[in-house]
Amino acid sequence: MAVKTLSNYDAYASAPEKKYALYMMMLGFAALALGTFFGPLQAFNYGGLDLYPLLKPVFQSYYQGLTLHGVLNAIIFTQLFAQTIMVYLPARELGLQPNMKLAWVSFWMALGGLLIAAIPLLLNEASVLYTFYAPLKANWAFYVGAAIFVLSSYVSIYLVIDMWMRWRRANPGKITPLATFMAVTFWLMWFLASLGLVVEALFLIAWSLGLVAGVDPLLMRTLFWYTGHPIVYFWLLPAYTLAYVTLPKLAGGKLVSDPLSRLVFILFLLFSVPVGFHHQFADPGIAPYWKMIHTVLTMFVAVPSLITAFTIAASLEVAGRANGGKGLLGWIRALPWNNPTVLAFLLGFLAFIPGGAGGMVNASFNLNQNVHNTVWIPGHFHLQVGTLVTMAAMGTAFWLIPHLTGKPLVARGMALASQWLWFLGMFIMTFALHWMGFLYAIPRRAHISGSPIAMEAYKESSAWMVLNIVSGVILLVAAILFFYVIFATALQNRREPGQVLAEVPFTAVMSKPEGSGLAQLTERVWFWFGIAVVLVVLAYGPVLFQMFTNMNPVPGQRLW
Ligand code: HEM
Ligand SMILES: [Cu+2]
Repeated sequence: MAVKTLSNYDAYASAPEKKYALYMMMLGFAALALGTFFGPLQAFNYGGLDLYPLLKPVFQSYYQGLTLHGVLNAIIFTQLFAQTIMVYLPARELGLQPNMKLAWVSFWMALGGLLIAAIPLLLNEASVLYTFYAPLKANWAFYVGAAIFVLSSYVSIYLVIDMWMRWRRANPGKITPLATFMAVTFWLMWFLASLGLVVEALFLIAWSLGLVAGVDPLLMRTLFWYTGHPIVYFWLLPAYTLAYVTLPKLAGGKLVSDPLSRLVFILFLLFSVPVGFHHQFADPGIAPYWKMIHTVLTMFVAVPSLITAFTIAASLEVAGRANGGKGLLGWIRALPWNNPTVLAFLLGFLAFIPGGAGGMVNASFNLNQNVHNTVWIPGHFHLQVGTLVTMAAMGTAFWLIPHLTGKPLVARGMALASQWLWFLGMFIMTFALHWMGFLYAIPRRAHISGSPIAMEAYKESSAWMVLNIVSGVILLVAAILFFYVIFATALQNRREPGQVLAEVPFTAVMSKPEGSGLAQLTERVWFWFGIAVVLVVLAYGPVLFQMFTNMNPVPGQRLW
C-alpha cells in the first residue's frame, strides 16, 4: 500500500480543521525552535560566557538574538498556539466546522506577516527587542509584518464567535459548553486588549515609512502596555483552558466545578486590560494615583489565578484519589506522572507558584523599584510563560499531534525526559536570575559577558552565574529532546489512527453548569464585555486623553 500523503489522509476530508490546527501549531513550534536557540546563549551570557563571536556573520549582536528570542517565543509561538487551541477545541466541542476559508486566511496572514517581519529581523534591521519602544526605530517591514501577524488573530476571533452564534441558534436557552465559553470570553478579551497595539502600530508604521517625523515615546509605551499586560493572559489562557477541560481527564479524574471555571474567565475578561501602568511605575508623566489604581486592579486580576490554583489542585486530587492515592499527599504520587502531557502540566503549575508570587511583588508599586529592569524580571516571566505556558503547549503537543495526524508519538521516554529537564533548567535559571536581579541589581537586556567592565562590576554574583551556565546546558538538552520528539512524530510516515486518541480528551465535571445561578450569570457574555469596556475607559481614558492632547514627538534613532 502506498504511503498516504498529508492531504489525502482520510480524517482531513471529514474534519479539515484538523489540518488547519496541525499547520498552525507546527508553525508555532518552528518559531519556538529558532527562538529557543538563543535562550541557552543568553543564559550563558548571564553566566559570563560569551559565545556570540561564534555566531558572526549570521547574527550580528546579542541584541539581534534577543529580539528574535522575544519575538519568536513570546509573540509568534504563543499566538499561533492560541489560534490552534482556542479555535480547535470549540470546533470539536460543538461538533461544528469553523469557516475553513477564513481559517486558512488566518494561517496565511500569520505566515505572511511572520515572513515579512522576519526579513528585517534576520538582516539586523530591526534589533529593537520585542517591545520596540520608540524612539528606537526599526525598518518598516518589521512593524508591517508584525501588524499583519497580529491581525490574523482577528480572523480567529471571528471564527469562534461565528461558531458560537451558529450553536446558539441551534440550541436556544442552553448554556454554552465550557471550552467554547472559555474560547469566546478569551477572544473577546483579546479583541479589547489588542486595540492599544493596533493604534500604536498605526503610529509606528506611519513613522517608519517617513509619513510622520516623530512619535511620542510616552504615548507609545502607554499604548504598548495597554496591550502588553493582557497579552500575557492571551498567552496563559489557552494553557488554563487545557488545564480545565482536558487535564482532569488525562489525570484520571474530573473537573470539580464547571461554574467556578466560568467565573475565572469572566474575571479575566474584566480585569486583564485596565492594569497596564504596572509596567510603567518608573515612567514619568503618569500621576502616582493612577499608578496606584492600576496596582489595586492588578491585585484583582490575581484572583482568577488563585481560583484556578484551587480548582485545578482539587481536580487533580480527585484524580489521584480515583487512582488509589491515600492520605494527605498520597494522591500526588498516584497521579499519572508517566504520561508526558500530565507531567508537563504538573511541573508547569509547580513553577507557577513562585512565578505568581514574584508577579505580586512586581505589581506592588513601590516594591517594583527594587526589581524593575533587572534580571529578576526575566526570572519571573520564565516561570510563567517560559515554563507553564510553554510546557502546557509542549505537553499538549504530545497528544494533539497524534490526534490530528493519526501518527503515534515517537520516543515517549525522551518526551518525559524533555519535560523534567525543561522544568529543572528553568527552575535553576529563574532562581539565579531572581537573586542576581534583586541582590546585585544586574540589568536585564545586557550583553554583560561581552563587557569586561560589567563582568568586573558584577563579579560578586559569580556563584549565581555558574547556575545560569548549568541551566543553559540543561535547557539546551531539553529543547533538543523535545523538538526531536515532536518533529519526528509529525514527519514520520507511519500512521496508526487506531492507536492514538480519536477524540479530544474533554473531562467530565462534578458540579455541572445546569441549574447553577453562577453559570447563568456568566452566560451573559456581552453584558460582561460591556462592563470590561467601561472599566478600560475609566482606567485609561483620562490618561490617554491627556497624552493624545499633549504629544511630544521625537525623531527615531538607530543605535545598532
Ligand atoms: C531554552 C530555554 C530558554 C532560555 C535558556 C531562556 C533564557 C533567557 C534569558 C537569559 C533571557 C534574558 C535576556 C536578557 O535580558 O538579556 C531571556 C529573555 C526572554 N525570554 Fe527566554 N529563555 C528560554 C525560553 C523562552 C521561552 C520558551 C519564552 C517564551 C515563550 C521566552 C521568552 C523570553 C522573553 C519574552 C524574553 C525577554 C526579551 C527581552 O527582554 O527583550 N524564553 N530568555
Ligand atoms: Cu503585566
